[in-house]
This record gives sequence, C-alpha cells and structure tokens, in this order.
Amino acid sequence: MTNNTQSSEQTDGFHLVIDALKHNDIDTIFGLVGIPITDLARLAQAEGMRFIGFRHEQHAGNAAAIAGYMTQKPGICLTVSAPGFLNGLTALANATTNCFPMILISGSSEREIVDLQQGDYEEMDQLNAAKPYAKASYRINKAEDIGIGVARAIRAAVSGRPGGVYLDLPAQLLAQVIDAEHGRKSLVKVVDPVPRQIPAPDSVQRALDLLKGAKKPLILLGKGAAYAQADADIRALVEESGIPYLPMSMAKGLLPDTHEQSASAARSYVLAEADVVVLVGARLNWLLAHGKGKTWGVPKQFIQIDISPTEIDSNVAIAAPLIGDIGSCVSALLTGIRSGGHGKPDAAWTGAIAERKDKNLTKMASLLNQNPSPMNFHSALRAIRDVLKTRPDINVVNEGANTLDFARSIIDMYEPRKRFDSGTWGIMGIGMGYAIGAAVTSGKPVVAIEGDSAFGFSGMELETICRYELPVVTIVFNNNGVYRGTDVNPTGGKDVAPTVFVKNARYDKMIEAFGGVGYHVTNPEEMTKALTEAIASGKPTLINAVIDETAGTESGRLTNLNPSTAGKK
Ligand code: ADP
Ligand code: TZD
Repeated sequence: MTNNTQSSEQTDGFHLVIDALKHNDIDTIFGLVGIPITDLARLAQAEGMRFIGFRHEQHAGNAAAIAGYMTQKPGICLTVSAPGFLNGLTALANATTNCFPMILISGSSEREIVDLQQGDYEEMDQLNAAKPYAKASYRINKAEDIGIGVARAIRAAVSGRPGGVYLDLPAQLLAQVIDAEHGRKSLVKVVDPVPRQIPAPDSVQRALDLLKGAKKPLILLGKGAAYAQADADIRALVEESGIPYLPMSMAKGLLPDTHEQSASAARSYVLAEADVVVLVGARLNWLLAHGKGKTWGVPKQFIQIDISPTEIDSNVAIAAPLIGDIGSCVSALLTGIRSGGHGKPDAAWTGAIAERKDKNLTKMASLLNQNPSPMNFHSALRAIRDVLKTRPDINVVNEGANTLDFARSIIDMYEPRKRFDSGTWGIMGIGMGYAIGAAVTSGKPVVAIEGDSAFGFSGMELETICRYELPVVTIVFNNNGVYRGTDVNPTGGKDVAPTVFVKNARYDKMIEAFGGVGYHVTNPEEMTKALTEAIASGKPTLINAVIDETAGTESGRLTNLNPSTAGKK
C-alpha cells in the first residue's frame, strides 16, 4: 500500500500509533487486550511504554482518567471493539463528567460491514455511540493521518475544560503499511497543549470590586483548582486575603485540612451566611445544592473562576464571572489584592466561624473517641486517620455511601491531588481503577477506603494490583450490605433483602488467592496495626474491617435524594 516503492523501510499503523503517543511523551497505556489491538499492546511494551493490563475495561479507563487528573496529560485506555469499548465508555463518560483528560482508544471492526450492519465480529458503530459521552470523538482511517489524529485527540482532551476523547482505530488501519520516512514525517508534536488563558482585565476588576465590598467572604475550592496545579498562588490568595475557605472533596489537601482558615468544620454555617462567594474551579451542581435554597441561606453574590464560559449562570446568576485558567485568574486577583484596597474579612465573621468550628470539632472528637464493639465508621476511621497523618504523601481513594461521607470529613488531607473519590456522579466502581492509576502514576502508596458494596464493582482488579506488585492497601468497610446489612425480606422468603450481602464475608481471603496479604480486623487497635504494617511493607494488602451492620444510614448523606414508596415504613 506504500506510495513510495523505492523506500526499503516500511512502517504500519501499529507502529505509528505507538510512535505518535511516545512523540507526545505519553509513556503508559491502561487496557485490556484482544482482537484487534493485542499487537498494539505488545508493541507498546516492546517500545518501552508501560502497558498495565486489567481484568475489565472500565477499571482501565478509570485508571487512565485519574492519571490524567494527576498529570494534566491525557491518560490512555486501550480496548477491543464493541463490548470492550462499551465497558471503557463508562469510564470515558465519567472522566468527561469530572473534567478529567483521557483518551479511550478502541479497535473497531470492518467499516464496510459495520455500516451495512452485515454482522461482523464485535460489530458496533462505536464512533457514534461515543459522541454523546465524550468531549470529542475521532476516527482515523489512513495510516498517514495517525500523527495528526493522535495530536488532535491530545489537544481536545487537555485544552480548555478537560474531558474524555474517543479515538476509533479500525483493524484495517492498524495493519496498513506505509513508507517509514513518510510515517515519521507525519507525526505531530502538540505545541502548548494547555495554553494559558488570561482573564480580561475588566473582569478581574469587577471581581475585585465585589470582593472589596464583602463583609463575609468565602472561597470555595473545587477539583478544578486542584487540577490546575496553581497550588502556591491558591494558597497565597487564601492566606493573603484572610478569607475563610471550603474545599470540595477532591480539593482537600490543596491547603492542609488542618489550616486555620479552613471552614470545613463549619460548612453549613459559612454556606448559609457568606455574602460573597469566590468559586474556584467548582460547579454549582448537586454537590453544592445548585447554589440556592436552604443550604445557601442569605442572598449572596458569586465570583466564579472557570475555564468554561458556559458554566457561568448555569444554576444561579453570577455577579462576577472570571473566565480563564485558574492559575492566571488567581494570580490576577492576587495582584489586585496585593496592590491594596482589599481589607481583611470582618473579625466578627472569622470569629463566628472559629466558634462554630470549635464546637463542631469537639462534638466530632467525642464521637471519634467512642470505642463501640463492633466497630463503627467513626472508630475505624479514627484509627485510619491517625496512621495517615504520619504519611501525608499517601494517595487516598474513597467510595461508598456512609464510608464516603464519613471518610471525607474525618480523614484529613495535607497535600494537593492526593484524594480521589466518587466525584461528580457519585459513582461506585472507581475504587481499584483509581487506586491502580494513582499508584502507577505517582509511585507512592495508595490507601483505598471502600464500602463493601463499592468495592465489589472493581474487586477483581485485586489480581491486577498483585500482578504489578503495587503498594495499594484496600480497606473494605464490611457491614454486610449496601449502606448497611440489616434489611429483611418482608415476605419471609428465602431471598435476602435487596440491600443485603453474604454475612461475615472474608474479603481478605480474596487477595490471598493472588499472593497478596489479607487482614481481618474487628477493632481500632487491629486496624492501626494492620494499616501500619501494610504501608510499611508496600505489599498489595486487603484489610477486611468488620463494621457494625446497623451503623450508617440509607444513601449516606443523600437521604433527601432517595425517593421512597408511600408504603415504606
Ligand atoms: P467539584 O466537584 O470539586 O466542585 P467540579 O468538577 O464541579 O469541581 O468543577 C471543576 C470546574 O473546574 C469545571 O467547571 C471546569 O471547567 C473547571 N476547570 C478545570 N480545570 C480548569 C483550569 N485549569 N482552569 C479553570 N477552570 C478549570
Ligand atoms: N451503581 C453505581 C455505578 N453507582 C452508584 N452510586 C450506585 C449504583 C448506587 N449506590 C450508591 O449511590 S452508594 C452504593 C450504591 C450501590 C453503595 C453503598 O454501600 P457501601 O457503603 O457498602 O459501598 P456504606 O458505607 O456501607 O454505606
């Protein structure tokens, strides 16, 4: 198929895909092999890339997504066609929803057969299926377009608001042969993939004017702020302005949770009482009660920093939009604040917050210090918190209902981009994928704090963790079911209630099947010992933590979103 019959050296689609990724400094692929991409994975490894093979594509996709969030480079997930693609698509959609950059690369079947629906092996119109769930979707049909196609996918994933990109590679493309020199010249290195986007000066002035008039200002940091890697300027903005701040769950650690300006322990109070709120990379979605209603109390005005202009006014009117990248926007605000004119927030405001914090922290401390038997969420998390305090560099993955809600408020974070959780969708199933992605990307230990239901979605990836000998400690909060383990079948029939699992399951035995280390713990002292040993050993470990099956509430803290039938007791 080469145009140049003179050339002795030839290349093909397989090689060009790997060359194009490497040319853009991408060094890892998360995936699962099969027709038509097995050779692509082999070749990636042979060419010095890391290929991490999973047991299910959704988890490979989640690993890629979290790698993208951690590095601002798109994480790569590689799958086979149709079902493999669809398994990966859940992760792609989740990445897009969370604004994480990733590229799902799937092999696809013969175009002419798929398009006439003649029934090919794993037939599916993947490109169109991906479109509603991806930030962008592309198909490459010619080997000489691989360079530009990969470049386009990279830029689409990371520029502006980051998201998931789908790249469709038909089997025929991978086998296409072209002249090697022609192939080399077709590669494209993406220049300045994440360009700075400087906010307009009048927008900055409008925000500063609003802030100047504020009596009870509040800064709200979202995971966009963590993603932006503008850590020093964000810290300076908080500290030099003296404004109290609240981190959203994945922004925890941007400043240490123990920071005196953190208003986390007075969250309801500050949300209700603030008069001017500065949103930094946080959307006013359900996680923030859409910016209105009881949660938000007295009328307030918003300054919103975001890279996406259409985010503004999505739920409530925004008085001062600041469109640009967070680094540039925060540094522009800082310059304004430093040049004077911005007073500190009222002492009455910061004083009232401090008072509420003290009260709530004292209440929480007494809850945490109780030692019930069996263990509950609080006593188990106290033990985990105290071990993690000694290792601020550790990554924390967290999912579940009660396990998520309690761990989010009890486990302090000290460094940016170390906490990865159910995010914008409140999705279950990110656990082992995020844990593997975080361990591979950072080279640091990961502690995954998992509800027993949440863990089940990705549990088979324990084998992946063991196979790659990753320093991942999985703690399963085992309370015998979804939310809790106490429901009964009202008919008295043999089937258990919809929320109930096998009682007293030994999740620790699962990891032993793959050569990992299992612990079975029933009290905080055993938890402390197991977690300390596990982190020190760096070995793949699972701690089965027996939690009181009556502890916790249905849907955790989302009870208000959970409709129930009139007949329910
Ligand atoms: P959280 O769930 O923590 O509240 P969200 O995911 O809702 O955070 O919001 C993140 C926001 O950050 C998104 O609206 C996204 O457009 C924005 N964002 C992401 N990266 C950047 C960046 N580099 N600069 C500016 N805004 C960004
Ligand atoms: N499926 C998916 C993909 N995401 C979901 N969020 C759910 C189902 C529904 N769901 C929740 O919102 S939390 C949860 C489910 C199934 C599990 C809660 O049980 P758990 O946690 O054992 O993980 P706790 O700590 O015992 O409450």
